[in-house]
Amino acid sequence: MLLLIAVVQDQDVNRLLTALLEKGYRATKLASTGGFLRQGNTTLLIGVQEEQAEEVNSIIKGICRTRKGLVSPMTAVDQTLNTYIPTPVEVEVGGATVFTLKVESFEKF
Ligand code: 2BA
Repeated sequence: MLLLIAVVQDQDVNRLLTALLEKGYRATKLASTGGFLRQGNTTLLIGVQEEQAEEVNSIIKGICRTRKGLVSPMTAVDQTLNTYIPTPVEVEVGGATVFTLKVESFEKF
C-alpha cells in the first residue's frame, strides 16, 4: 500500500475530491499553510494500492492548475534609516506537490 500526500490549492480541492470519490478512492482533507507564501492550501492523504497510484496521480494532474501567487519580501530602501518597503514578487504555485510513501501497515479498527 502507498500513501499519497498531495498539497493542492484550495480552489482545486472540491473538484479533485469529487473526481477521486467518483473513482472509488478515499481521501482525508487537511487544512494546511504553505511555508513560503504563508497562504492556506489543502493537504490530502490518499491511501491506495500500488497499482492505483498512477491513476490517482493522473487525476490530480488533470485537475490541479498552475496559478500565480504573490510574496512580499521586505526590500531595504535605506539601510542606515532601517527603512524597508514590501516588494511583491510573483511566484508560480502548483498544480500540486505529491509525495508518495510506502505504508508499513494499515489497520482499521
Ligand atoms: P508554499 O511554501 O507557500 O510555496 C508556494 C510557491 O512558492 C511554491 O509553489 C513555489 O513556486 C514558491 N516557492 C516555495 N519556496 C520557495 C523558495 N524557497 N524560493 C522561491 N520560491 C519558492 P509549489 O512548489 O507549487 O508549492 C506549493 C505548496 O506545496 C507550498 O506552498 C507548500 O505548501 C507545498 N510544498 C511544496 N514543496 C514542498 C516540500 N518540498 N515539502 C513540503 N511542502 C511542500
